[in-house]
Amino acid sequence: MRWAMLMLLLASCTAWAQERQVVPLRYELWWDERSFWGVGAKETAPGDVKLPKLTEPIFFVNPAADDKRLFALAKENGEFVLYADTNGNNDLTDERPFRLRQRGWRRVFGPIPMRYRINGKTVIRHIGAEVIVLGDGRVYFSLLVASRWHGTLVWDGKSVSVAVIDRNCDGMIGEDDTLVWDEKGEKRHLPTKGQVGINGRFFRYQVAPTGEELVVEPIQVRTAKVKFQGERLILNVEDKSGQWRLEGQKGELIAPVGDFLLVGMEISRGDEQGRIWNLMASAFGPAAPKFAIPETGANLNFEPLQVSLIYDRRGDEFEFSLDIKTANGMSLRGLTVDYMMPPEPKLRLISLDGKVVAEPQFHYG
Ligand SMILES: [Ca+2]
Ligand SMILES: [Ca+2]
Repeated sequence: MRWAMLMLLLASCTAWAQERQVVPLRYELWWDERSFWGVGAKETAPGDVKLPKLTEPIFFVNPAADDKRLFALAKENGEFVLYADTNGNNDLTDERPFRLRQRGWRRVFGPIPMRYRINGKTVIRHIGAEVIVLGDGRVYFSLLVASRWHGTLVWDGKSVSVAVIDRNCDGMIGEDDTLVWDEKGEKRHLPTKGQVGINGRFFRYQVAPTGEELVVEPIQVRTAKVKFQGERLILNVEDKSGQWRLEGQKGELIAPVGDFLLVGMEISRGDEQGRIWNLMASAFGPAAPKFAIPETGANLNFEPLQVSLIYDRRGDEFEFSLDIKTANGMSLRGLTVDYMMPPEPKLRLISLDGKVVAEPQFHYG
C-alpha cells in the first residue's frame, strides 16, 4: 500500500516538473568574490549635491533602478572612507561613512544597504565596494555583489539550486546580471533571461526585474543533430527569438532547426593519453560566424586552429604576441588540459646562419 502511494506521488512530481514553473526567490546577504563592477571616476561632484566636509574626495556615479547613486571616496587619517547616497536624495550629509574591512584576502566596504524605489515600494539591496590604487596613483573603484536571490526548482526530475546576482549593482535584475544554475555542484552561469537546450530538452526562462521570481517553461522546438568530435559541447547561439545555450554530449548535440549566429562555444575532448582538453572560443557582434542548422543536421567545424604571430616594434625592442582563432573565425578565450593551463609556448628566434639567437616564452593574458 505504501509503495503504491509513493509511486503515485513520484509520478505526479515528474508530470508537474515538466510544466511551467514559477520559482519564488528569497533575498539574502551574500558575497560573490568573483564579481566586480568598475565605475569610472568623475572630476567633480554633480552641482546640486549636498556634501559633508571631505578630504581629497573622488566621486563616482552608478546608474540605479530609480535613477542613479553618487559615491564619494575620501581620506580620513590616511585611510579611505566611502560615502554612498544610499537613499538617492542627492545628499551625503545624511549618510554614515563606511570604512574598509577585511573579507578573506581583500579589504572591502560594506555591506552597504542601498534603498531604491521600485514599483512604488522602497526596497533595500546590499552592495559592497573595493578600491585599488594602481602604481601610477590612479584609483580603480568597483562595486561588488553583496546579496543574491536564491531558490530551488525541480527540472527533469532533478533538484536545481538557482541564484541570481545583480552584477552591475543597480538594484534591478536585467541584461548585465547573472543566473547561476547549480545542479549538485555543476554550475552554469547564464544570462537572467534566455533559452536553454540540454541533451534535447528545451526551456525558456526569465528572472523578474525585482529578482523575486524565476519563470521556467518547457518549449517544443523542431530539432536536428549537430555532430562534433568530443565528449561535451556547449554552444551559445542567437537568432530572432534571442539567445540559446545548447549542450550536447558524446559527439552529438540536439539543437533547434534554424539560422543562428555562433557567439560562443566550449568543447571538451579526450586525447589518447586520457587527458581532457577543453577549449573555449567566442565572437562578438559582426565577427560572429553564421551557423545554419537545417533539418538534416549540421557539423561543427572549427578546426584547424589558426595561430598568428604578431609583432610590434618599439625602438630596439620587439613585442611578440600570439593570436589564436578557430577556422570559423572565433577568438580563443581559453584552453586547458586536465583543467590546468597548458605550458606557455616558446618562440625560437634563429639568425640567417641557423644559430638560436633567443628563446623567449609567451605569457598568458
Ligand atoms: Ca542621502
Ligand atoms: Ca542589475
